[in-house]
Amino acid sequence: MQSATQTPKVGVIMGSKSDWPIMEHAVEMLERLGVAYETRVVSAHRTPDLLFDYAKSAAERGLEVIVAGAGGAAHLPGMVASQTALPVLGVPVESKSLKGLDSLLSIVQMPGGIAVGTLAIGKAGATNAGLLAAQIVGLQDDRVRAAVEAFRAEQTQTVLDNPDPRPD
Ligand code: RP5
Repeated sequence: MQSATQTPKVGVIMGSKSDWPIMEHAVEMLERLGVAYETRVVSAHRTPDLLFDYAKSAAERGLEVIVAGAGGAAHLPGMVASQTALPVLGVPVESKSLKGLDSLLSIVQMPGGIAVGTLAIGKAGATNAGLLAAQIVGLQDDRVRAAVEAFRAEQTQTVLDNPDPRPD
């Protein structure tokens, strides 16, 4: 699945369809900021050959960043990072039994020499993965950088315009 007709610059992958309710927040942010993306299920454990193919071909297909979300024994981001020099952003998806602490530790505790940029557990992490991916793309793409700056300015203005913390 991919956005519009542009060549995707960000790949948003996840270990299972069950990760979508969290990972859709990364996709929402990319859409909001006008970043071309693709998204699909790639499982480190259930489809290891696909994982290797996806990661090895990512750069030559034009991807600039990979966002990888997984829960539990969340090996997807680290294994993808082992097969590409593209930046990989890992999103720990909240698990039922351990509330995502297992996912977080699985993703963040990489051995020195293979980097994964690990975000927060759950929705905030997915949102920020989309935002950070756009910021990376924006280093070379003025339109995306302007969209990130506009988003940040609007967010600041919304807080300043609503100083009263009590419900409306
Ligand atoms: C991980 O196992 C996935 O990323 C998902 O978070 C978790 C559970 O997957 P399902 O059993 O729901 O497919 O690989």
